[in-house]
Amino acid sequence: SDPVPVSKVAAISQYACQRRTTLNNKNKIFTDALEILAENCEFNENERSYVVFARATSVLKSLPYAISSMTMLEGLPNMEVQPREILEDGKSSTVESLLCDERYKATKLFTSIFGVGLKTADRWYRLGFRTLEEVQAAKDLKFTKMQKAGLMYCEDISSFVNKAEAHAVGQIIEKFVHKCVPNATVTLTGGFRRGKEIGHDVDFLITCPEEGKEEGILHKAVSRMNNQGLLLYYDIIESTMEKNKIPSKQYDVMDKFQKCFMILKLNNTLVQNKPERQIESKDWKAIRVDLVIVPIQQYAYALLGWSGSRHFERDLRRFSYHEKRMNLDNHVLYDKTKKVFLTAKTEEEIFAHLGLEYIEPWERNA
Ligand code: DCP
Ligand code: MG
Repeated sequence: SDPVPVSKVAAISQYACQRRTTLNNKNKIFTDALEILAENCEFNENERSYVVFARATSVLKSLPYAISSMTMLEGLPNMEVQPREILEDGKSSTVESLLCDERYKATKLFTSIFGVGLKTADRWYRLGFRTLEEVQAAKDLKFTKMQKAGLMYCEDISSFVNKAEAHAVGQIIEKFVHKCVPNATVTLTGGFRRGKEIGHDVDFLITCPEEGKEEGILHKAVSRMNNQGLLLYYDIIESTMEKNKIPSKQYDVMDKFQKCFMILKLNNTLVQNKPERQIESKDWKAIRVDLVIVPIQQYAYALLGWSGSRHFERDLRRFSYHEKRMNLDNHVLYDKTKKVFLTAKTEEEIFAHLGLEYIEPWERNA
């Protein structure tokens, strides 16, 4: 078929929140390579270059056609880095050498462990460790409780969660939440809400129709789950919310909701259509789960913030700030011109406040 005329591609926005990006990525060969380059910038804490690669990746993911020549890139926004090499040779030598690079490989491996961030990964690398076996066998390494759990269950956790498992986890969480407050709601967010088939964890928002009723749910539900032997690890983070707090202009901020990071022990018999393996060494799988407790007035903002993708969220905040003089976070939207907080019951209302066309969750895979 004919390439898309330049006049059409010129209309593509520089902001991911003004593009519809489904999981049907026509430019995977380029975006896979660019994502590795972006990741390496993150590993080197080179934020500026990370953003350049992440933006180019995101634009290519949104295209309804495959790029097959350099001229097709003309008029596209955010293409400071161009996949020229891949177009010419079918691969990028920079990416190939990164994939063999000792430091890249070790950082990727170590940061894949629950509880291990860049600082720890870098320390382990500088101590000469290259594999998890070496780290686990090390005599005088100190691990946090989170890292111990992360290492203990790393095989299960790194094997990814599928939809059936996410669904089974949702039913368990719902059961325990409903024992505390019968009309509380448990909503699946994160990658699964965007339609992804697999994820590194399962993310849930919990709220109640009556304001204030959500307080107390988390401690009760988590302690009951723990008493029943369902939790391999958990850490409850208390809320640090403040009334009428204007969001900072930073793009990648942690929110202030009460939450629980856990590793759940999911019994195989609870998973629908689980293929029976010949030799199953154990009848359960360790699954990473995040629970977030949200007061109802902030629910739409929390849902929008936790549905991702990370890049979509980043550009929503960037668009709000630079195009609308508004500050957005997972709690509120603040209009700096009118000096007011804008309330919203639904995600649609937030997009409307921002003057944006509504983008469905499955179109936010930016
Ligand atoms: N998020 C957020 N604030 C945090 C953590 C995450 O706003 N403190 C957002 C951005 C993510 C979404 O929530 O898109 C879920 O985070 P995940 O890291 O679980 O990412 P995904 O669910 O999108 O992907 P994965 O399949 O890797 O779990
Ligand atoms: Mg997730």
